Amino acid sequence: MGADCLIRKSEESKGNKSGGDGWRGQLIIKEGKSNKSGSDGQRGALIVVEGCDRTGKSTQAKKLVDYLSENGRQAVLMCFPERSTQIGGIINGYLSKDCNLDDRAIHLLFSANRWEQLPLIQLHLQAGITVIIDRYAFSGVAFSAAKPGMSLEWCKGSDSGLPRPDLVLFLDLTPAQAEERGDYGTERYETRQFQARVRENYHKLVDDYWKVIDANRSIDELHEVLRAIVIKTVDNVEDKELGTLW
Ligand code: Z5A
Ligand code: MG
Repeated sequence: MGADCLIRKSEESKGNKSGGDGWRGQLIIKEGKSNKSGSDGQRGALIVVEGCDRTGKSTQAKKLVDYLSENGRQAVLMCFPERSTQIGGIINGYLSKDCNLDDRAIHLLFSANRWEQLPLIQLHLQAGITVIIDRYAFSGVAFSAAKPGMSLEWCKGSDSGLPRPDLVLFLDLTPAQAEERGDYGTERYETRQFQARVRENYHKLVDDYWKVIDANRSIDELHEVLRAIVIKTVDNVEDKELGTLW
């Protein structure tokens, strides 16, 4: 089974592109062979993949879930923005430039999109399932604070109290290196100047639970580096309590 489609929406939310309650659906969790995490009451690890546009986050997040599952650890993939909820639908419209919103309003919606998924994150972690998340609050702060008049401190406020990940894998590329992977897309924020400011912000957010990774290598080479770090984190969570941001 691939790493995608881990969360199937409930019947009533099917066919409603931006509607539904988002997480009130049937969960499909990738079973590890021997379920090394979870069988002994140990919580799952919370691991976030972050970085600027085209750094390979989605590619690597999926590969990590597959790797963990193939090696006996239960794992699920989540991503932000989670575009399937009502809030996610508004975010999707904003990113695709179908609608404009005040910078503060869209920032708070990105944040609300995380809060609405918190019960699902907690459910997985308590069940001993590792949660790999493709973008999280750090994207929220790094992107919003790249806009004029938006301070890093103000942007942090609305995510304060969310679980602090055990590990943040920050995939780092210069904007020029990212551009070598093809043109930036047509969504909002996909310009070289904006991405350069976002990258500066990420570097201001680096903390002791982050690993800054040079992402300028092949998909497989990068995966090898990441999986060695991730397996250590998953196997060392033990009874460590999860902290909160910030
Ligand atoms: N945003 C925000 O403002 N506030 C928030 O709170 C949150 C997000 C959560 C949409 O995010 C936008 O929302 C985003 C931030 C903002 N705006 N920007 N920029 P998104 O996550 O949906 O964005 P995306 O469209 O998925 O792009 P991405 O995530 O930036 O790309 P990626 O996941 O890092 O890369 P990828 O999809 O894995 O790979 C991109 C391409 O590169 C693809 O063709 C791959 O085959 C190729 N690739 C991948 N890895 C490699 C390596 N190692 N070498 C060569 N080529 C590679
Ligand atoms: Mg992506």
